[in-house]
Amino acid sequence: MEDSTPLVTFYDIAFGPPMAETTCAPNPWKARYALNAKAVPYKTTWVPMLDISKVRLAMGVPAARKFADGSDYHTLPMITDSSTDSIVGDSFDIAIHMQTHYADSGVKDLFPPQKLDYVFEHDLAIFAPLSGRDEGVCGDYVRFNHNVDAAFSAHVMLMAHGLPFDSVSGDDVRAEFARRAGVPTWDDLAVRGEKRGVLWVGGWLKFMKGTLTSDEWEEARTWHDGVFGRLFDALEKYAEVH
Ligand SMILES: N[C@@H](CCC(=O)N[C@@H](CS)C(=O)NCC(=O)O)C(=O)O
Repeated sequence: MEDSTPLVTFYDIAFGPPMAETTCAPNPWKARYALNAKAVPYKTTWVPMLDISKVRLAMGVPAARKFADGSDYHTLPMITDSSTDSIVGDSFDIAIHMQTHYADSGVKDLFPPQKLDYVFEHDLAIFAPLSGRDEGVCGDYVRFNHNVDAAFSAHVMLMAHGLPFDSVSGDDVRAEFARRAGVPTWDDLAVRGEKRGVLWVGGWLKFMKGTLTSDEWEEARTWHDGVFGRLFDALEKYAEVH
């Protein structure tokens, strides 16, 4: 993999340096796991959070998500793939793209048939609804991904205070999140202290590891008889940042 010319450019969110260590946005991580599992050479382009709209719009990529008011919410991940001359701007679509165009490479099947019946049954009140998508392709995985996103998104503010923002732009990003949530400041938003199917969960575990203190993360690894810790460790072989 090291000697190949990257066919794919992978756009991920830049947190503070060193980016390869602080990267923790869950949806980009899902896509990175898919790229690495498929052993497809790629190179990361780090995009500052407040530049995502500009970058996507310049490349003519429609928003993959909407804000609650219906306006476009420009997000990452996104890839360009020169071997197929395509741009793909959603983590689930990236996994499908990898499976479709690199079927015989790396892990053979990113979507093996299996029981995926986890359901998150609570209402989710967040500033931007989760992306809806057609369940026609890989429907079990679409539903599973949606329910996993809902469960973790419901608790995101318990971890957001630890987001490893860049020291220069961090305050602007925090202000933007407060604006979206309709609260005066970031401190009103972030809650501190008390207050194969697996890659869809793994993206969120990277977010937890990137945002929680090391003591909190070590504790989270033990939850549910240590299933999060075991799953995270099993995915480390696909966690290289190129
Ligand atoms: N449905 C999209 C959702 C992507 C998404 O929500 N990305 C978040 C990071 S996990 C983002 O780009 N946030 C940028 C922002 O909030 O400004 C996907 O799966 O790719």
